[in-house]
Amino acid sequence: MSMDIRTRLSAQRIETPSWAYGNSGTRFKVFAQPGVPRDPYEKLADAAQVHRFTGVAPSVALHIPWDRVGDYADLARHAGELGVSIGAINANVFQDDDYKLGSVTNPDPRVRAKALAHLLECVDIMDATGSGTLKLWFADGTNYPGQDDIRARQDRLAEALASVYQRLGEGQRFLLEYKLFEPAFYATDVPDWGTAYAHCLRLGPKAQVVVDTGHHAPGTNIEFIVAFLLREGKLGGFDFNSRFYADDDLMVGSADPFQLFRIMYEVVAGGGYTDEVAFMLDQCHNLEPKITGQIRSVMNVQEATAKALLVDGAALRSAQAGGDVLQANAVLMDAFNTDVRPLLADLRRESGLDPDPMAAYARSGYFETISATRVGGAQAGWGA
Ligand code: AOS
Ligand code: ZN
Ligand code: ZN
Repeated sequence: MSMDIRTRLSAQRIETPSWAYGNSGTRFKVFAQPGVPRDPYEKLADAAQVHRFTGVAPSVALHIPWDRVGDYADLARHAGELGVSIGAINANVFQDDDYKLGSVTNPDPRVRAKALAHLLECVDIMDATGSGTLKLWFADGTNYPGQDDIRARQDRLAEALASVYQRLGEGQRFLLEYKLFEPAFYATDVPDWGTAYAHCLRLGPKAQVVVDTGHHAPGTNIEFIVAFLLREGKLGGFDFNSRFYADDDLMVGSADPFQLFRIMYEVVAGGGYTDEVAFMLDQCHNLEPKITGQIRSVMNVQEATAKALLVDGAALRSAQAGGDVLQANAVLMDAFNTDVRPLLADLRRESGLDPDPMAAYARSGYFETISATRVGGAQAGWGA
C-alpha cells in the first residue's frame, strides 16, 4: 500500500458536535445518563477525550444558545488547553415560541428580524472563537397547503441569507443544511440540495451546502449529490449520522456502511478529501453512552475513508473506459470488502495512540470519574 494512503488517513479531521455529549432522547422522552456535562466547558472536555483516543477529532461544533457562555474567547482558550478547537457554530432559530410559523421565512417581519439578529450574533461568536464556519439549518416550513406563500417564503429566506453573507469576514463561510421534512410536514423551505445549492450559488463562494446523511427520502442516491456538489465547488461539509427511517441521528455507518463508503469514495474521487470539506458528526442518540458513541462514529468514518482511499483508481478507469461493468464494480467492491481495521490500528500505534480506542477509553477511568463527579448533567437541548 502506498505511503500516501497512510499519510492521508493520518491527516483526517472529523468534528464532533457539542450536543452529542448531553442527554438526548426521542420526541417522547429524554433519557439521563451518568456523568454528562453540566456546561459547555465540560462538553469540550468530553470531546477532547474522543480526540485523545482517536487522534482525528480535534474540533468541536458549538450550538447557540445551548452552548451560550459569557466569554466565548475564554471558551476557545479552554478548548485550546484541552487540545481541541472550536469548529462550526450552529445557529438555532427553532426553539422559541416566536418561531412557530418559521424564523427567517416567518410572515411577521418582527420575527424575521429577531431570527436574523441571532444569525448575526453567531457570526460575532465565530469572530470571538476563531471559527470559520456558520452552520444554518432552518426548521422553517408549512404543514398545510395554502398556509403561507411558498414563493414569498423563498424571498424572505434569500433576503436573510444575503444579510448573513454580507456580514461574513475573511476566512468565514456559511453552510446551508437541507432537510426533506420535520418539523414541517407539507413544504419545508430548504427541503433538498437543489434549493440549498440555488441559494448558495446566487450568493457566492462563501455560501456552501452541507449534506446531513439523515435528511433525504429513502432510496436517495446521496453519493450522486456529493459528486455533483463537489464538481460545482459547493460541497461545504457533512453532518454524518445513520438512519433507517427518518432523521434518526444514529451512530455513523451503523445502518449502511456501504453507503458511507460510496459517499467517501465520491469525496475522494472528486478531490473533496481536503480541509475545505468539513467532516462533521451530527449523531446523538440516547441508547449508547455519549463519548464511546462518538468514538465509534469517528472510527466508522475512518474505516469508510480508508476503503475509499484503497480503491484502485487506475484499474477502475481502465474498466470504465473499456465498458467492463463487472470489473469496474469488482474494483470498488474489492476496496469495500477489505478489512482496514489492522491498517488503522497500525497507524494509531505509529502516532503513539492505543490501537483500540474503545478499549483504551474504557481503561482510562474517565467515565468513572465524570460519573462520580458530575451531578445533574444537562440535556443536549433538543433531539437534533
Ligand atoms: C436538524 O435536523 C439538523 O440535523 C441540524 O444539523 C441541527 O441544527 C443540528 O442537529 C443541531 O441543532
Ligand atoms: Zn444536521
Ligand atoms: Zn438532522
